[in-house]
Amino acid sequence: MDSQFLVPENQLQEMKNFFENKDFAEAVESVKRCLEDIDQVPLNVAVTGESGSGKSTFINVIRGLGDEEDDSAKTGVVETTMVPSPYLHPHHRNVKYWDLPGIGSPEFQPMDYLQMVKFHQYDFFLIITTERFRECHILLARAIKSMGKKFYFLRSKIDSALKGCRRGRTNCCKDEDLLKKIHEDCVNGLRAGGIENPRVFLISSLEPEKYDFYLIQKTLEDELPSHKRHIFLLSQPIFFHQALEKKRKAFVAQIWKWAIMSAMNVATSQRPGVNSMSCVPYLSANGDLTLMVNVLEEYKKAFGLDTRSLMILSDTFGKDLEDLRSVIGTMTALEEITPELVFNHLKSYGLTDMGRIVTACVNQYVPQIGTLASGGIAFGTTYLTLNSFLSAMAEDASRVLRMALPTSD
Ligand SMILES: Nc1nc2c(ncn2[C@@H]2O[C@H](COP(=O)(O)OP(=O)(O)OP(=O)(O)O)[C@@H](O)[C@H]2O)c(=O)[nH]1
Ligand SMILES: [Mg+2]
Repeated sequence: MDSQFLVPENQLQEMKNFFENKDFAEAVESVKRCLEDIDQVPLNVAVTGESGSGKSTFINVIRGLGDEEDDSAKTGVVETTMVPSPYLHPHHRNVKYWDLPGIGSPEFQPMDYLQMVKFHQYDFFLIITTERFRECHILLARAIKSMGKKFYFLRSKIDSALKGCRRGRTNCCKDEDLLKKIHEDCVNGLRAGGIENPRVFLISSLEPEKYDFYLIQKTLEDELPSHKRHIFLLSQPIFFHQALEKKRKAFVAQIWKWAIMSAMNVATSQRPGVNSMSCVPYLSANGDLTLMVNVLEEYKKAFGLDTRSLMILSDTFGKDLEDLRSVIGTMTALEEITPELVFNHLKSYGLTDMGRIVTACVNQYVPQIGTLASGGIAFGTTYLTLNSFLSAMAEDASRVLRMALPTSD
């Protein structure tokens, strides 16, 4: 069997640890809680800086949205907000980016500001500027530190800064040198203001695939506590190949848990073993098709293969929507993933038969699975179905991204 269809050793061990010395029902309940908890982890990111620095544009891009959508933050408008405004991630409602009131007025008082914006509710602060970092940024960063919170500096609109530097030069420096210089200037300015080891990222929200946009994501992901890392990773925009691969791995690690839930649903249903699509539309002896459809929909959105994400990708990079669609495999190109599609897939690929082999192998570690109704076959079939769709979607997403960003690696 193709190695992608085998349950890796580390997952088998993890399953074993979950079930060993535990009542089966209790173990299944804890698997279920694990899955539920993932999407309930709150993540609150404060985005602050002077008016016009690009806070709202950044908040839209990092949520994978354009500027013109219903739930987009308004950009390019005269500042009006005096209270923090939360912007929810479209697929992970517990991930919130907070657009904070502008800083930088002459009477700016960082401590009062932090109290006013309820500083304690944020996991970290992003302080944005378009120019050098000024005293207000430094005072704010020091106040944030004194409250025991983390902060990162973002130097935004770096695309304009580069254009400005190039303009009028006959001996044009290389972009790398200019970027290095801007970075150094920012760091030195912050150090001179008393910030030790300032973390500065150069970004453009108009060209998110370039500069430090991915680096800031990666840094935050690495530095978040482990229980928040997963949700942050899944909520990252789709502009980066590296993020696609990490998302795939994060999803792979969850598949055995979904397979257990699916097998349990089949085992405890009133009509176990029914596999006629007309009789029980969403539950077959091979697994809970509704559950599989829901998980696959989540994959599709996380990889940016849904229509909305493709349209945003097309707008952002000026690529024809149909061209982007043309590289997507037929399975995921469909508007809607249905139980019928999943059922036909597992039939035509013979996944039920392979599911038996997978279940037999898993039974050596967690024998209780084999005792479920339908011989636990639903476990193996669900495991393989999710795995094969996930691989296909990850490849589709990578092809789409390559088509959208021809120069990316
Ligand atoms: N060139 C360039 N322009 C940008 C970038 N980010 C934002 N802008 C533009 O800068 C202007 C202000 O951006 P906003 O995102 O509205 O700034 P803001 O910080 O939310 O402003 P206030 O809400 O007034 O505090 C808009 O016209 C944006 O299109 C960028 O990375 N590069
Ligand atoms: Mg704004």
